[in-house]
Amino acid sequence: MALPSGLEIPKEALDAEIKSFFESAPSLKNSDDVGQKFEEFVKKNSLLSGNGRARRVVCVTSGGTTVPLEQRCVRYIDNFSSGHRGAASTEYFLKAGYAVIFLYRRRTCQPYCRSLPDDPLLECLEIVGDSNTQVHQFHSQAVRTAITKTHAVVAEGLLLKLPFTTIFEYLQMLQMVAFTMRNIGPHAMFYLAAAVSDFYVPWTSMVEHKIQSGSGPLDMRLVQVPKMLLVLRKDWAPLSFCISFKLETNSKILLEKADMALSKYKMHMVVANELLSQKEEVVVVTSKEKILVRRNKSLGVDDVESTLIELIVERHSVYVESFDL
Ligand code: PAZ
Repeated sequence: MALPSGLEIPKEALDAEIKSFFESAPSLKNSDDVGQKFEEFVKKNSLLSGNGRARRVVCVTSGGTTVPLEQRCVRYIDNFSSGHRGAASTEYFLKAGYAVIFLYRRRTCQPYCRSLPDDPLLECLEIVGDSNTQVHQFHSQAVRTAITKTHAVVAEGLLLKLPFTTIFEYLQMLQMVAFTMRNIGPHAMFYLAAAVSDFYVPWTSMVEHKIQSGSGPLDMRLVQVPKMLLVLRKDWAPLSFCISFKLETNSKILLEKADMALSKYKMHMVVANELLSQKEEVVVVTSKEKILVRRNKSLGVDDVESTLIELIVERHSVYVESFDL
């Protein structure tokens, strides 16, 4: 039975839903390998560095999850997310000295690649002579920045990029990261900018083969994806600093929904954004205040993420220091 909105599902029922979600999900490919990468990355970055402090680690989620409609998937439900927010935020977290686990939807926007054209291979390269290719002069700075900056942070062990496509892959990876990040307590942060599907077809009730057309309308039952944010906060990584995002198309309900997410899922911050203005402004909602963050071209920065990450890093520092007392 669906509960009227606003009513909380009891924790035991939620735990049972989550258990059943993970038990019935198709298992993650290379999960041992992925788990090992997370562990090595977090361990290495949590060791004391030259300044006597452990590096903070943030898991940035980015892009949208898909909902497969068939086990041998031909069709799926998707959403609009381009991964721009996650990619830009990753750059600013790295600049602020964080190590970043970038959990991103395959083929979405990547850190340091935001200035590249849509089809970089065809638009940036040109053929010279019989056997050489070179970067077109017009794009050479963007290509150089993308390659040198990405290679530098990956080589230094500061950026770990792992892709997902489906809701099943995403949630399994998020849980794995959280179990690893719990070892560094308040030094861990989750910045959950991915647009995660709210409804899905459970693997066990999904048809195996391609859905056939020709027999009239398609009736399909989607069930609600169990809300994992509360268990992330309470059970998976209880000391981590957690920021979730709330997107709405109706500005009238945006802040109310963000407030609800803050108290229901015990987030430290909720970043509220409206579809039409999300590149221009966001509102950071905490238990004490609502802070409007706007893109400020006059400061020479062309995105909202610069100021947003500055604010978040400052609040995370206060949070970490409250544990040192
Ligand atoms: O990925 P993008 O840059 O195109 O968009 C970012 C965003 C709007 C998906 C993000 O800011 C966000 O609100 N994510 C959470 C969406 C939600 O599930 O409510």
